[in-house]
Amino acid sequence: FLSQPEDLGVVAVGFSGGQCKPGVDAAPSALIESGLLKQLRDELNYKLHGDETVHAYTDLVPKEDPPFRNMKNPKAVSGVTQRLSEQVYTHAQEGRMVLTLGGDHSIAIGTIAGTAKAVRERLGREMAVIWVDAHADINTPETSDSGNIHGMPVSFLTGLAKEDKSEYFGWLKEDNLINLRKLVYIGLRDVDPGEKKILRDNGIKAFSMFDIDRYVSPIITVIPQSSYPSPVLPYPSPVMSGVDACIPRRHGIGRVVEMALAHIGTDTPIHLSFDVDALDPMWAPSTGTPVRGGLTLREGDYICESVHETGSLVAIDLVEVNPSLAAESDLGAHETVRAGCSHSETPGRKANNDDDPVSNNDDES
Ligand code: 4U7
Ligand code: MN
Ligand code: MN
Ligand code: MN
Repeated sequence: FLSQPEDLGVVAVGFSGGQCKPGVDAAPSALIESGLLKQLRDELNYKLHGDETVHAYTDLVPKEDPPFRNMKNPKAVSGVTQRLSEQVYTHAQEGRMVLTLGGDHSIAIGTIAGTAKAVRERLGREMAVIWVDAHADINTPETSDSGNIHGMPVSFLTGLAKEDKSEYFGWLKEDNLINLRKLVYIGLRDVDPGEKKILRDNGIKAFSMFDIDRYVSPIITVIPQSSYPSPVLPYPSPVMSGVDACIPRRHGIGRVVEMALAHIGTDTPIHLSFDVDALDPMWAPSTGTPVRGGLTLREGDYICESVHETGSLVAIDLVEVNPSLAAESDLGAHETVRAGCSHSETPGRKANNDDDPVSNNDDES
C-alpha cells in the first residue's frame, strides 16, 4: 500500500438505511460541494480515482424489507454494504488509500470488509481499526434496543454477530473480519449496557472522553497507580504514572492517540472509521445521534493527522454527517459539513503551495 500513497480511491455512499432519519444520504454531495475532493486534489496533491457520482444503490434496496432478528432494513443494508465492500476492495487491491464518504455508520460493514480482505491478500497481514465515535456501535441484533444497524457494524465485523443467510450479512466471510485485539475506540461517551458487557468480556481497548480529558494539574503528591475508575467504561482505564491531584487529570488527546497506536503495534495497516458525532455538537451539530461532551474540532483533526503520519493508513470513512438536521439554525449543517472538510497542514504530505508550508486551514477548509 505504501508504494503509492498519493493515489486515493474515493467512494461516495448516499445511504441512510442503517438508521431512521432521512438526510444522511445527502452528506456526500454536501461534502463534495463544499470542496472536500477539490482540497484533496489541489491542496494535498492526491490523485483521485473513482468518479464523483454519489452511489445511492437504489437497485439494492428492496420494496419489502421486514425486520429480521430485530434489525431494521436488513436486506437493504446487507446488499448495499456487500456491493460497497467490492468497490472498496478493488481500490485497496490497486494500492490506493480509500476514502469513503457516508452515509450512516452501517456502511463501515462494507468498507472494512473490503479493506480487511485486501490487506490480507496483498500484505498477508491483519488490519487494525481505529473507531472514532461517541458510540461503540458494537450491539448485536439481540442486544440492540433500537434495531438500527448503524449501532451494530462492529459486532458483524468482529464476528461477534453471525448470520448464515447471505441476504442478511451471511456474505461476510472470515477474510472480511477484523481481530478484536486490533480494534481501538477513541471518543466514547454513550455506550449501551449490553455494549459495555461486550467490551468488558472481550477486553476491547477503548479510550473514552474521560481518558482524553487533559492533564490539569500541578501539585503535588506522587502516587503511582496503574488504573483509574472510568465513569464511562465498565473497567478501569490505564494510567501511566501518577501525579495525583483532586482535579480531572487524564491523558489528553496526544497520549491517547499514542497509546492507541501502541496497542495496535507498529507497521500494522490501519482503517480509520470516523463518525462525525465523535466531535462535540458545538462543532458538528448536524448528526443523527449527537452527544454532548465530545472532541473539539482540533482534537478530531489531530487524530486523523497523527494516524496518517504513521504511514500505515489504508482507508478512512467519514460518516453520519446529516445536513438536514440543522440544530438551532441552518448554520449547524454548514458547520458540520465544514468540520467534515477540516484539515490543517497534513503531516507528511506536502501542500501545493510552497509559499505557505505551515497552514492552509483557512475559512474555506
Ligand atoms: B452511530 C445506539 F441505542 N447505541 O444502538 C443504538 F444509543 O453510528 C446508538 O454511532 C447507535 O451513530 C449510534 O441505536 C450509531 C443507541
Ligand atoms: Mn457510529
Ligand atoms: Mn456515533
Ligand atoms: Mn450518530
